Amino acid sequence: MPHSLFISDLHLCPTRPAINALFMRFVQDIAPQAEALYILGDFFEYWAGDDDLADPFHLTITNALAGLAKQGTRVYIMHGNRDFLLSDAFMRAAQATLLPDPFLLDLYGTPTLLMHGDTLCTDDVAYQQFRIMVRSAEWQRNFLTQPLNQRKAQIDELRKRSAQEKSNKSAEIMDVNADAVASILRAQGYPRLIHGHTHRPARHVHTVDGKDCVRWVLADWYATGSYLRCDTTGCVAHAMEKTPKPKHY
Ligand code: LP5
Ligand code: MN
Repeated sequence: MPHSLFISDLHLCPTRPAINALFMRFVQDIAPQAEALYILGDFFEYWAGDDDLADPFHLTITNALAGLAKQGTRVYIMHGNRDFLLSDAFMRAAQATLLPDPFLLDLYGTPTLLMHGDTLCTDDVAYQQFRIMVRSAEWQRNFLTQPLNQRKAQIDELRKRSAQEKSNKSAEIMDVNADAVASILRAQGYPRLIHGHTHRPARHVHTVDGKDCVRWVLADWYATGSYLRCDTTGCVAHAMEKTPKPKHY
């Protein structure tokens, strides 16, 4: 049956080989049967700029996506808060299409709104201020004029600061704000919503102005891989079995 797959928050990086192996298995065994694969942000642990495409790990991942596209699965990517610097050169190499956030899609007859999810966390004021700064074209132009190694050093600093600040933020502050969810569902005509970012996989139902809207929150790829599969009958969340460790005799 024609279907589409949705994933997010893989946080791919060379230091997490088990997750990388799961992703390669997903690309080889699961994704080719889908008409389309939607990657809703934070595909990479971080992205310092498209001039890092030649890195061997990045080449493996972009080639895997391009291979999928060659087999007929359309690949769509939305920026996350960690990889919003993914740009044209990456999209060309991966044969992927960049989607704006939010993006409204007719998914087998059901209007479906796709988001990364960070913009819904409006109680996290420090993060929202930071986001406004780094999403400005001028800030990005300046940042990208620095050499790659300097950019990576700054990202390392930022990651430390973010981890430290997160340890002082409550779980509620880092979750979506119910009013922000209701407001975008209202503005977009009460669609189904699919997003990631919060790492709290669930199926919620929001009743907005008397209309029921389903909100799917995608799982991260920390313990194992997972994906949402949608077709004309609806959506189902799947967790992948972990790649067995090789046995040594
Ligand atoms: O990603 P996650 O879920 O762990 O945390 C996010 C928010 N944190 C971030 C930062 C990223 O995790 C780090 C990697 C980003 C790489 C981007 C590359 C280009 C930018 C480079 C800039 C130098 O997004 C976290 C949220 C959390 O989600 C939940 O929603 O709380 O937000 C923060 O922790 C941000 C702080 O609250 C505010 C930070 C202010 C930093 C000010 C500038 C520092 C510049 C440092 C460079 C020397
Ligand atoms: Mn995120």
